[in-house]
Parts: sequence; C-alpha cells; structure tokens
Amino acid sequence: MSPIFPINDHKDSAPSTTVSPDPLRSSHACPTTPPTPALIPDTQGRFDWRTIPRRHSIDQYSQLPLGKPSPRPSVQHTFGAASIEAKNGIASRKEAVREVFKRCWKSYKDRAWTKDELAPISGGARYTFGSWGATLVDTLDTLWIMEMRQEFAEAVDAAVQIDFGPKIDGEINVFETIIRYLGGFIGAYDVSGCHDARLLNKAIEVADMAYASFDTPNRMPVSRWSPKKAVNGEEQLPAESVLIAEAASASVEFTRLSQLTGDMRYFDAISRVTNVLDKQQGSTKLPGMWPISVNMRKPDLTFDGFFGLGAMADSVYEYLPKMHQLLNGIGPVAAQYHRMYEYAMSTAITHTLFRPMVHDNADILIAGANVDGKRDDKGQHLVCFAGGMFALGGRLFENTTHIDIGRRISEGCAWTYKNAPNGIMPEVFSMTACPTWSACDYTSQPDSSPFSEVGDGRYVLRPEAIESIFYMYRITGEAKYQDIAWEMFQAVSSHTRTEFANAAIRDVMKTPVEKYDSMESFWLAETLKYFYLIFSEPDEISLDDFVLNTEAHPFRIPSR
Ligand code: DMJ
Repeated sequence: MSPIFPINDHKDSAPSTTVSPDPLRSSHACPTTPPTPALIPDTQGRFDWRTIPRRHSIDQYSQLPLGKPSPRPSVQHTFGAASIEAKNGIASRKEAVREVFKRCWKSYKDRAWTKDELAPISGGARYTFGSWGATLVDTLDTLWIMEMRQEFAEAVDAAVQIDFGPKIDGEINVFETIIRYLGGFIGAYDVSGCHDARLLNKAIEVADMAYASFDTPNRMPVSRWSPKKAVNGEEQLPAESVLIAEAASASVEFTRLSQLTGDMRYFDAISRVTNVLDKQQGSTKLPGMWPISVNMRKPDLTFDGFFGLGAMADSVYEYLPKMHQLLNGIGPVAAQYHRMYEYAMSTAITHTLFRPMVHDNADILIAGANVDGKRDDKGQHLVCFAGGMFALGGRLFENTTHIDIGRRISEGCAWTYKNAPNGIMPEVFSMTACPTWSACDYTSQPDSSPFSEVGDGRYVLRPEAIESIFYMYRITGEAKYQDIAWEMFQAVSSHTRTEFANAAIRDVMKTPVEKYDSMESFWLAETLKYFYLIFSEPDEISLDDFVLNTEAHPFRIPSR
C-alpha cells in the first residue's frame, strides 16, 4: 500500500469546502478506476482501527472486477430539453421542500448540534446511533444537493472532528453505523466531486471500525459488536440468530469504498457474505428468498420460516440490482448479483405480493410477507422501497414486467397514503387480498377503512413511499408522480410539523394526529431529499450516474 494519501489541506479554515463549478453536473475528481497502490488514510492523530489486534487473517482478498463496463440501457427516462422545474409551478414545490428542510436543519444546529438527533417537540437532543452525531453525518449530502453550501462546509468541518475511537461501552449496531455514517461520508465525498480528502479519510475511519466486526472465524460479521472488546483482542462471534438486513447489507458501501481507495479488504469482506447468500439461496424454506432470521455463526440461512421484502430484510434485496449497477455490470461478480436478484424476485412475486381489494378497483399491489409457506397479507411502510427496486431492476435488466410491478407497488403505497384518514400511510396494516392480481369485487362499504387491521399506526417520518415515487418519476418521466409526491409532501409536512422541526406520529388513523418527540436522521437524509429531487431537474443525482445506498446517499458509478 502507498503510504501517501492526499493531505488534509482544509484543517484550519472554516468554512473550508470550496468547489466549483457544480460537480453534480460537471467535472469531478472521483477515480474512474481504483487507485493503485491503495490509499492509506490520514487519521489526524486519532485512533487508528487498523492497529487493533487481528485474530483471523486472510490469505487472499477478492478483487473488484475491472474491465469495460457492459453496455446497458439508461435507467432514467429521456427528458426533453425544457426545464422541468419551470413547468407547472414545480420550482415552488421544490422551494417548499427546501424550506421545511432548512427549518429542521436550523433547529438541529441551534439545539442539538453534533448530537445524534434533534428532539423535535422538546427541542432537546437524543442519543440513538453511537452518539457520534448521526444527523450531522447523515445530512451532509442533502445540504450539498439543496445548495446550502455554507451550511455544508460548516457541517463538514464539524463532522471531520468526530472521534470514532473505542470510547463506547457496550455494543454498536454495525448496520446502522455503515448505512448512516459510512454512507453519509461517502455520499458527501461523491456528490461534492471527490475534492475534500477529509471526507474520504472519515469514511475510511468508520469503515475500518466496521471492518473489524468481520474479524471472526468464518469472516461473517458480528452485527451487534463491541468496539472495546475488539480493541482488547477479545473474540466476538457472529450471532446464531440475527436479522438478515443487519448481517448482509454492507455491499454497496464497502464496494464503493474499495473503488475509491483501491483497498480490497472492504470488497473482500462483503464478497464473502454475498457468496454465503448465493450458496444458500436455493436451500431456504422459501427458495430464492432468505428468511428474516439467520444464523451467521455456522452460517445457516435456512432454519427460519418468516420471509418478506420489508422490515429486517429489505436492504439485502435492494442491494442486489444496485451492486450490479455500481459494478458497471462487469464480470462474473456483477452477473452473480443479477442472478441472485432474478431468483429472489421471482420468489417474492409469487409468494409475497398481492392485489388488495379496494373500493375503486385501483390496479395496485401490496408487498406482503410469507410465514411458513403461507402468504401474510400485511403491508408496511418500510416495504414501499420495493416499488423503486423493481423499477430499477426492470430498467437495468430490461424486464418490463418488473417495471410494471414496480409501478403497481409504488402506486399501491401512494394509494394507501391517499386513502388513509390523514393522507399518511401507517407503519403496518392488513388488507383483504383479491384472489388473483386481476380486479375483484369489492365487498366492503366505500367509506370504511381501507385496512382490515392497523397493526402499527405510527408514521416515523420514513422515506420509502416517496422513494419509490421518485424512482417511478425518474424512470418513466410521467408528471403524475410529481403530483402524487406533492400531495404526500403536503400531508406529511403539515401533520408532523412542530415548533422546531417535524416529529413522528403515534397513530395516523386518529384525527387530529398525536406526535411524539422523535425525528430520526433519515427525515433529513432521505425523506426530504427524495421530495426535493422529484421536483428538481432530472440530471440532479441522475440514476444513471449515481447509485443511492439504502439511506439515500448517492454514490457515483465509476466511468460514467
Ligand atoms: C433507513 O434507515 C434505511 O432506509 C433502512 O434501510 C431502513 N429504513 C430506514 C428508513 O425507514
């Protein structure tokens, strides 16, 4: 490895990030191929996670596939030359989203600066994800995208001071650390044009900590992992029962970091997990899908009978087509992700999706679950991401059926928003299924609740519904999705508004809604970003140039 890494040339000046012109649209300094030799980070005298005792060494690292990107169709619709924002008052919608974001950011800055979350009702701070400043890091790239460059520079200056050393007693959630912090630093580095080496240094610092959680006998990660034990050289083993999303969702972040640094340890780590998923994909109780609960110590992914694309599994599926795209479709590794995607989706289509019986016979689908071989007709807010995933996969792999399924799932989420009493979908609900995906006779009263049961009535400021509507808009170019988004935005922003920011709702089925004191970092990192981007010019974070991680952090696809 090379001992030389771009030196931090910004350290004493604040604000310090100066980049021009706008790297979202023009020149950037991101590598088109991984640097050789690999970069070594400048840890600025902070704790160096590379120095901790290693228990299980590796003979040979898997290498990122190199070569000519395979030709693939555009993901995005070919939009005309005319400005989208100028049309139909779209610019004012975009500005309205920005205003909501700015208000939240100001309160975070005034009241919870560098803390994990703003408490949006009491105006205090919350410590939820490692106490390193989850909202600060998670929001960096949104600040850049919303052209709040001064605020971006101030936030970067604060974020690069975070100490990820082993101070925390107890365990951290490695998955959340990877998607919010590592994803946040990579996203900020990529969208701002790869000019500020401090951001890459920070990404490496977080990744080196997370990488230590893979130092186990079978190289499967420890999902709830103690930094202190690792530093003390204590053995930590992968759990015998762990959520698959936590165990197997680091592929996009670790791959992008290997692309940016040339350090193959990260790519190697996630390749080993992918190979286990691949090997056992056909031996589970619902072949093609992996259950929610898995044993990573053996590893054995075959014992549990609870399956679904939603909570606790979601990002495992989401990352299959995204990995193919991030790898530019190159070689057998990209083909592996494609194959796994096709297999998983064919099972999910047959065994989890259903058409709900609704009064207006809307042609929509809900992504349910499957328990011990029987479909469970429950919907969740979290699973709404699947609309975007199917549409993206359909575009990447030229599968119009998947695009149509993506449309029907996305519109199913929009339908539940529209037909819920306050215009916001609950967290978990049940609906009566039609016998097939064709229209069926409606047997309830048109003014009754669209849900046969609401298992969890909260709305916690989640992004997945607008995420899928955003994908549908960028993929089809149909303006109706901007109108759906605007309706959703108005409902969400008004019902969640507090004195300081926006807060989660306890029960969306009650009027007036009751809020509680929580604003997770994904509100600023994801939800408002998607609302903003759907009203932006389509070349702002084009889906042909960027892959978005599961926390909506845009990672640049190399060579494009
Ligand atoms: C986000 O932290 C990520 O999208 C994650 O994959 C699951 N859900 C939350 C937002 O709802």
